[in-house]
Amino acid sequence: MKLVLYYHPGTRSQRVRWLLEELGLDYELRYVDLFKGEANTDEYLALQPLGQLPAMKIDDDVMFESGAIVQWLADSYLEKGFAPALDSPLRRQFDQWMYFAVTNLEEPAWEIMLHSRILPEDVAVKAIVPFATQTLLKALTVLDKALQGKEYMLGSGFSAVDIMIAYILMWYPEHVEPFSNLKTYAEKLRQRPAYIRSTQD
Ligand SMILES: N[C@@H](CCC(=O)N[C@@H](CS)C(=O)NCC(=O)O)C(=O)O
Repeated sequence: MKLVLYYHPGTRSQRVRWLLEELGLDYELRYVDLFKGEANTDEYLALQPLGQLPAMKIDDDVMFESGAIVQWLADSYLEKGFAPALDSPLRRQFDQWMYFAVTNLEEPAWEIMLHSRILPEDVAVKAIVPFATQTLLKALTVLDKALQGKEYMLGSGFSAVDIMIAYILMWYPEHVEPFSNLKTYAEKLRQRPAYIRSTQD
């Protein structure tokens, strides 16, 4: 199977690259420079109609949405142990936290990012930031509690869910800092050789 990841450092495409590294797969990395508008060319929009990263080609097929790609990869290489099988009771926990990562965790985190760091002054709505921060802190509280007495989100060990969650935690070390379980978790994940390889550009 030929895998081509359309990638820009620091973007959600890093989640996919991290898992590809964990899986030890051969893949091609195609840099798409967001800052030079390369995600808005007709060629790239044919792969990802919103002009966002990541997109991934799988032979002649194409897929987008980082969470869906991560889940598809983990399921396609189930024997490598990054997702529980569909008939395992752990799968419910896996699905639950996968969705939590892209909704309750990522949504407020992205709102804060947009309105405090990305959008131009005349477009940003600063009043959104305190509410989104409060919502993010609620999500972090839930995760911190879920990690009590555990090394990873699933009691069975490291999985693709940890990639989905940790990628967002790394945006806001200052908000993670007061949560002792989350802080230890994020620090440990940051030291994984596959994570380190996924950040080397
Ligand atoms: N839900 C999508 C979000 C993708 C996304 O927003 N990617 C950002 C970079 S992290 C992007 O490409 N933004 C450019 C744009 O929206 O124009 C996913 O997880 O793949």
